[in-house]
Amino acid sequence: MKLFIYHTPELTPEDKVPDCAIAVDVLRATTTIATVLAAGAEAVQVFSDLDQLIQVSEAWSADKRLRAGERGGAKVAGFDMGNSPLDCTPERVQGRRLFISTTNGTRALQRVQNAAAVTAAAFINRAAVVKYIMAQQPEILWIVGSGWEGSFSLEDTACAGAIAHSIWQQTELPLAELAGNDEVMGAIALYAQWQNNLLDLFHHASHGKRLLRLDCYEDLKYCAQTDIVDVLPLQQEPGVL
Ligand code: 3SL
Repeated sequence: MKLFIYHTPELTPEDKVPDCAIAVDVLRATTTIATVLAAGAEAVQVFSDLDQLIQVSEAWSADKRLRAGERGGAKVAGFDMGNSPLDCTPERVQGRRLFISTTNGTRALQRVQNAAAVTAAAFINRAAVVKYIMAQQPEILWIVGSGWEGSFSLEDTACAGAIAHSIWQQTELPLAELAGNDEVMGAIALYAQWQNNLLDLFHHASHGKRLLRLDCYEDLKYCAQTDIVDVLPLQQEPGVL
């Protein structure tokens, strides 16, 4: 296995498609996706365009769908919810399909949707994703952070490091053999430094600060937990997990 980490979707090579890609948007899209599936949602369908989301989701009756829209951290007017994982209670989501569009997370998922296998990871479902990778043993694996509008984000790279660290421990390969690019070692070092203080790390992160300004401290606390849901959001068809 060769593992490559890309800090943003824009940094992925355009002429290559990996055997497996993991999209990461810890704050908060992939945390929300893992949470809603763990809470019993039927599936999650991602969109970059809000109008297209509305149009496609019309085919589902109102009691079988939930529309989630986020821009700049805030809920989009007229949608059922924004992008808070704390809104994904079993009472609310069970048996429904979540149609979701967010600023960066859905873009990362769409960027890798042609990979042979695609999944979504956050700290909360790290172990489930690593278990899948260890079973599949892809030759080429990408972990792609969502970043913020094309820029690096601390929390996504720390989560990529958490996944890489766990794979490294379990493969027992020398890191130099496993790592396909320098970002792998950088991400593991970032995770190793902050693994016991992820909530503190989020307070240093620009998107963490943005969410704190929007009164989302409880979201940050939730997203900072590791391995609390045993769920693998696996793409079934492009854009649907
Ligand atoms: O950028 C995204 O995709 C979102 O996860 C941002 S937010 O956490 O909902 O503000």
